[in-house]
Amino acid sequence: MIDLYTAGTGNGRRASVMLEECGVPYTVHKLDLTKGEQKTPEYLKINPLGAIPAIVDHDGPGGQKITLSQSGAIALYLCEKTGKFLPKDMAKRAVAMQWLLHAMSDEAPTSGALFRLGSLPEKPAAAIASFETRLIDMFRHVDKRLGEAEYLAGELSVADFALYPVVAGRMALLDNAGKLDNLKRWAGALAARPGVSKGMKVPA
Ligand SMILES: N[C@@H](CCC(=O)N[C@@H](CS)C(=O)NCC(=O)O)C(=O)O
Repeated sequence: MIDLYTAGTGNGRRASVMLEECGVPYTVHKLDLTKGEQKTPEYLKINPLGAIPAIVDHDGPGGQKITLSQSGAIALYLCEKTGKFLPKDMAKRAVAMQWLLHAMSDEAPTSGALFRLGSLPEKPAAAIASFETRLIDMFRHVDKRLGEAEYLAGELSVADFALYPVVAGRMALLDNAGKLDNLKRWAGALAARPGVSKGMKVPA
C-alpha cells in the first residue's frame, strides 16, 4: 500500500494519475496548502521541502519502505515498480524521457510560475503575458510532435501522463491560442481514460 500526500494541483494529480494508471492501491492524505499543512513538522519528515506530492511506499524495493517526493520521480518510480508506461526499447525509452523532462522541466514550471504570478495582489501583466507566450510556444511544439505521432513517445508512456495535468489546467489558454488540434485530440484521448479521469479527481 502506498500513502499519497497531495492537494488539488497539477503536480499532485500527476502522482494520482500515475497511481491509477499503474493500478497501484493507495491511500490519499489531502493537505490544505492554504493552511500551510505542507509545512508541519510531521509532513516535513516526509518531504523536507514542504511541497506536495509525496508518497510513502511501505512495500518498496527489497520490501523496504521508501519515501519519495517530486512528481516526475514518483511517476518514474511507479513505472519501474509495475513495468508499465516506459518503453522497453532503449531508443523509444530515450524519446519518452525527453518528453517527460520537457513536461517536468519546461512546461510544469512555466505553468507553476503563471499560477504564482496570478496569485500576486498586483497581478503583473507583462510577466503574466511573457509566461503565457512561453507556455503557448511549448504547446505548439507539442502539437507539432502530436501531428507526427499518436503519443509523445510514439506509444503511450509516462511522458503523456506527466504532461496531461499541465495541459488540462490550461485549457482556456489553449483555446485562446487557437488551432493546436493535435494537442486537443491527444488531451481528449487521455481525458477519456478511466485512470486519468479518476486520478484527476484526487483529492476528492
Ligand atoms: N517539482 C515539484 C513541485 C512541487 C510543488 O511545487 N508543489 C506545490 C503544489 S503544486 C506545493 O506544494 N506548494 C506549496 C509550497 O511550496 O508551500 C513536483 O513536481 O513535485
